[in-house]
Amino acid sequence: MRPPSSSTVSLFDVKVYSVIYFSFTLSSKDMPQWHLWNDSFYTFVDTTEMTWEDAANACSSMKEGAHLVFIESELENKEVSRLSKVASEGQNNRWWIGLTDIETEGVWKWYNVSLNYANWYQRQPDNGRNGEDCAELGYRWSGDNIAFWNDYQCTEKKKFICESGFGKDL
Ligand SMILES: [Ca+2]
Ligand SMILES: [Ca+2]
Repeated sequence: MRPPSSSTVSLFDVKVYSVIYFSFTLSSKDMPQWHLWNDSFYTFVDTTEMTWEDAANACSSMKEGAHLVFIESELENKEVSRLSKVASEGQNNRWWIGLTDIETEGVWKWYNVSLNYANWYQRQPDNGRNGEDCAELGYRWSGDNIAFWNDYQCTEKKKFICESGFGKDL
């Protein structure tokens, strides 16, 4: 991965926030909060938007082993959907997740982990326009607040969700 360039200031902010977080709990809405669920911490970065690759780098700079979120079951998708609405005060935002087919077109992976569960919106992924190789959560929402996924151009800047294992190495 290439080093972050234009997003240096944002990355710095993210890093400072995470260091402060692990010293004590913060309640300011400007500070990313880590939500614990089923052995993972999740944080929803909506104070800045980045390309998929910069977002992946930002996650790993927050905490060793942290990465763009891997959503590996219907239950996890439901919980991440719910937490994303809590984090963004009820809004239906669109977030980068750690799913990409950049290595081999049409073969979607969580970085290098095979895909077993997916919640694509109808007719997605469509590899639209000049190629869409990164996945977003929240392209559309079901009536009961479950987020659907879509493939999108990796160079687009979006909010993003990071995940960090709790008590295990990821
Ligand atoms: Ca693609
Ligand atoms: Ca698409």
